[in-house]
Amino acid sequence: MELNDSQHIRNIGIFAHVDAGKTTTTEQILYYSGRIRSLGSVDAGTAQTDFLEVERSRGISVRAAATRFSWQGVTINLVDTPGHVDFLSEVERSLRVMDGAVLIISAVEGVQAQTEVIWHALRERSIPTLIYMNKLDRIGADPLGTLQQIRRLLSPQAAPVQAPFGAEDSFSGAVSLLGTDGDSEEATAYLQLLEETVAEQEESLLLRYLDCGTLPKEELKQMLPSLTREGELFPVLFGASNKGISIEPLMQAMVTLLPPPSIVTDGPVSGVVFRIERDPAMGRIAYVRLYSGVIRNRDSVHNETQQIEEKVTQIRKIDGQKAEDVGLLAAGDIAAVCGWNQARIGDIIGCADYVPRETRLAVPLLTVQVRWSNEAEYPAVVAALQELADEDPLLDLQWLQEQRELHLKVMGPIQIEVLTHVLNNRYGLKAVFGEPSVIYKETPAQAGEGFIAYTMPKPCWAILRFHIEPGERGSGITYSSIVRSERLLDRYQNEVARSVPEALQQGLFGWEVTDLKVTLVEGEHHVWHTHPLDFAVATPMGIMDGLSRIGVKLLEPMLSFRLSVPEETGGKLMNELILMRGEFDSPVVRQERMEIEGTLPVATSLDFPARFGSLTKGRGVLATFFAGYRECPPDVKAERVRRGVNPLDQSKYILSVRKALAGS
Ligand SMILES: Nc1nc2c(ncn2[C@@H]2O[C@H](COP(=O)(O)OP(=O)(O)OP(=O)(O)O)[C@@H](O)[C@H]2O)c(=O)[nH]1
Ligand SMILES: [Mg+2]
Repeated sequence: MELNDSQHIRNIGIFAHVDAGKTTTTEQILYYSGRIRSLGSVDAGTAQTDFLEVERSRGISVRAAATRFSWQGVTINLVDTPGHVDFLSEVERSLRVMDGAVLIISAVEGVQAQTEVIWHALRERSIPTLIYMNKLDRIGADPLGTLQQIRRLLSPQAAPVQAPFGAEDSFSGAVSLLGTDGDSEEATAYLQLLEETVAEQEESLLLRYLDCGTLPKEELKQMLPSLTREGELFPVLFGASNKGISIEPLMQAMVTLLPPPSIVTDGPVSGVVFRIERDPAMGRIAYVRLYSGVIRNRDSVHNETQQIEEKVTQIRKIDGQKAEDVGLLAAGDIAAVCGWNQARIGDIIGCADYVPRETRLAVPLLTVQVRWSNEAEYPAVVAALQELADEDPLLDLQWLQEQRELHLKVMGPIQIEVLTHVLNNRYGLKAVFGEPSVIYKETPAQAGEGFIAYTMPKPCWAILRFHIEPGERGSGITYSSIVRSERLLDRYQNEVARSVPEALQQGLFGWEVTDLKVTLVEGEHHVWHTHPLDFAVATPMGIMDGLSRIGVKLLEPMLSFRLSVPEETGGKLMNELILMRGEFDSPVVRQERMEIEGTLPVATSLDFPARFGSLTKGRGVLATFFAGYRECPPDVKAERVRRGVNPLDQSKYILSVRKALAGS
């Protein structure tokens, strides 16, 4: 392959709810393409892309794993993502750098909670998507029913390009609707769905379809790639990955229907680091997707985010656990770069212009304290967690040195279990995690002002007055200044603007302060006495002064839920929901099942999924989604230990900040 020929590259992510068969499908694809010689399996703990010890023993994926293979002259970078909601941050990082997606849906379970989350994320980012319906061989597989559900819950533009033959034990494969087998009787219903969906894209086509009752196959075939790439059609395929059925047509569809990367020719280097790994020999390895330009071994490359230059020592093809130095990474492609020891996830390499924006998907709602079992291991635990936080920045490691405490943010209990496992397995450390607690936030209780005159002990001079008022829920921090630059020079104003969000990281109770408007209404520097950093020192004192005068309210994270249970357990369940401070609409009874939708605080429902299972004897279906933050009832109290000295204790705070500045 020509290295610079981006037409012959595909960057594709495989996404799905947990257990739909992503890793099994990936394994089969690697086998079919000839990339691996023997077929591994998730159940035996031998799948290529589930290579972490914990993945093999538990049979679930916890990391996004990248592999690469060739098929019909096209090189495909394939990322197998984890499906469990606790590892959503892995999915989020993969989404950013993919040009196409395969969404797997089980023909038995149908559209599940995580399917919908990923679907919305894919549509928001306009990533062309193939839908692969898997597990047609299993008891309960219902291809047509599941297809209708997909069209109802995900998109009416999801249309089959294959028709399955049989289902469950009798499932024998699927045929292309565009070939001659597509005319068989079994295929009629599927072909009709495809024709209708395509015809609806264009008026002249629709008229012709209504006239003739069919569309020429050649024309359909020609239209499919562009419709798919434009996001106007979501082709659906049918298979059973564990039996190797439909793997080849799926690969064919990946190559012909999903788009090659769009690249900038002769542009400057522009890329993003989307993953960090550690290699025992090479140290830190940064996975980079390049949108423009070329990087080579020994190049010194500009890291725009950190404003540093770092030298490339080796460029490796991404290939599971194998390493091969290819010496060059060209626009459109993905590779693992060695030698960037400072690189962090999300860093922009070269210029930012061609890199897609980052959008949030995973929001950790829990914080948990890590304890070490043996005092001598304390430094090793700190170092291990720092390394893990580099690999997953959402862990947001808080190391309170004075209190000798370590806190992490996590998505849920399975992630805690996996972290315990990784600390033990990879670092030989026996760390224990405390009970997880919810991450609260704070917001101003009313409008008011904060003031600081930082003029002592000399030399220093910074005077600031902030107006603070509550903002709408979900609005975050809005900052502006009405102080003219004659009163306060622009460079000092910039310093204040930069320091405000930092100061709001910890409010009166130690939680992040959000949903507020801060306006700088008065500011003054001194021509002789002001040191450039005085305003960075003064801002947190001014902000905290304001918060302590006007008071704050606690906000708590909420989940929206949708559940369906056998009617006879409905009453007991509603009682449970009320005890958890749940709110819901009147239940709907349909075919002896009760369906309830509403909201629940995260804090009261941590063990609800487990209890739900036993309450409904495994016959209930529960889906929950993060639904933002809401004001807590007044009796809820929650405080978090503060990092560093509280700016309300002004003299102690000034001393500590000055000491830190002098030391840095
Ligand atoms: N009957 C049947 N079982 C399948 C099929 N595909 C996968 N499985 C089984 O389903 C289970 C889950 O498969 P995985 O490939 O690990 O699913 P996954 O989507 O990668 O799961 P996570 O990565 O943990 O989200 C395994 O026990 C597979 O053997 C299929 O087509 N038919
Ligand atoms: Mg998997």
